[in-house]
Amino acid sequence: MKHLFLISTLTFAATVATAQNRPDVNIDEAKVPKFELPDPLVFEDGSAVKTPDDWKKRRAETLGLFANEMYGNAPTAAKITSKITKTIPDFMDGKALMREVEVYLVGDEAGPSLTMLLITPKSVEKAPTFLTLNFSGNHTVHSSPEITIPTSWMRMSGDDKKSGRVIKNKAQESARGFKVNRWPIEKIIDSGVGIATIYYGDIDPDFDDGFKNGLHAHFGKPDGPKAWGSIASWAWGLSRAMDFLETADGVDPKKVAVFGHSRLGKTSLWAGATDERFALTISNDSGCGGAALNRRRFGEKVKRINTSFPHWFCDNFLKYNDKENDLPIDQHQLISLIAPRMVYVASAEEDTWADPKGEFLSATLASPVYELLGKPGIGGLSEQPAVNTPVGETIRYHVRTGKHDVTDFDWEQYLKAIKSL
Ligand code: GTR
Repeated sequence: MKHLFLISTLTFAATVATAQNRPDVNIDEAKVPKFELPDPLVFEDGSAVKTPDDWKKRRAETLGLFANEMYGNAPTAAKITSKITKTIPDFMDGKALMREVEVYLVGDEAGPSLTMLLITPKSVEKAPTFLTLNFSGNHTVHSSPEITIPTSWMRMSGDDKKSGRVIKNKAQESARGFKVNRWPIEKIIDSGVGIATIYYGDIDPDFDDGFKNGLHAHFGKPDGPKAWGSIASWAWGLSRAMDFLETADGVDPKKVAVFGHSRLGKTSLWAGATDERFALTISNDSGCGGAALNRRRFGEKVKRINTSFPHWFCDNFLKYNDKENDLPIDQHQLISLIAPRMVYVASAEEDTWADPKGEFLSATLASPVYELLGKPGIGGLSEQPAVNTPVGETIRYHVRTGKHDVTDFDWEQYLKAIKSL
């Protein structure tokens, strides 16, 4: 009998071998443990947050808890310098202006820098603009041969290796345009909206290198368990990119939306929480360490993420492996840090690893903070909406059909959100 059971388990694993179907990962709603969440509107000393002024103090307290216990503390920013290294005035049949900008992150050309691809519509004098990080290089988001291929260390999946898109962790010409399905740039430009994108590895390479590369190397290895992890460094890089956008021709700096998918969705949330210049924060399928509630222990859990990606968070976060209830915060409070600015949390129905329901709950449970600040939040919604039915006002949410990905449906909603700013 035992033997038979083993065989059937193996057969099952072979046919639907996705991470979320591993036996140690719960994707059964009935098995979600009972838990109590910290109240965003109660100070650590137990007193109530009653006014917008109280919230300012509670916001600082909450931000400190996330920095010390989860993402880590970033160093104070120096003044950036920048150089426009390429300009194409008639990009996309003349509809757009394309620029490549080198942003020197600590104001020193010999120091760390990122390369921003900035495409703005010519139909608008100052366009609302998406600021985004990409996984595979700026040259993958559009097929133009003008886009410079990054030289920084590049993550390499088995597929990248096989196809030759990345060789020895260096990006290759053959990857040009291969991610266009996730980046509807033509539609964005036709809507009078701009887009800036940066290869995230320009800021810090995505591996556990003991602070030897990227920004971390520049600042040196800080002591202690509260030092920034990679998510905090990517978010810090987004803020430096924003320093540039504040001065860029063709961009409305009051209408910049920070967008990211998956680990970069975790990053956009932390960027939106730490930098109040972002008018809209978009989390696409960010899951654990992003919008999903830790205490639900559904899909990817704290221990799993700390084991697979030890460099993403600060060392203090390790304390909460299998001890989510000990966390002084949960992810609805991350969303609340964005208040009263607009936030969009998006999930995908089949993305159980990222816990769509946990993402929704975070969005809705942040609503009282928005209401305290005079904004409508998610509009009193407590039940997760039906698929493909966007809801909310200043907090917006949808769960679309399909998998962990970025689709045209997602972008249609983000365009509506940015246009409503
Ligand atoms: C997964 C990770 C997720 C998500 C994703 C991604 O392996 O478990 O938290 O971040 O990677 O960013 O692609």
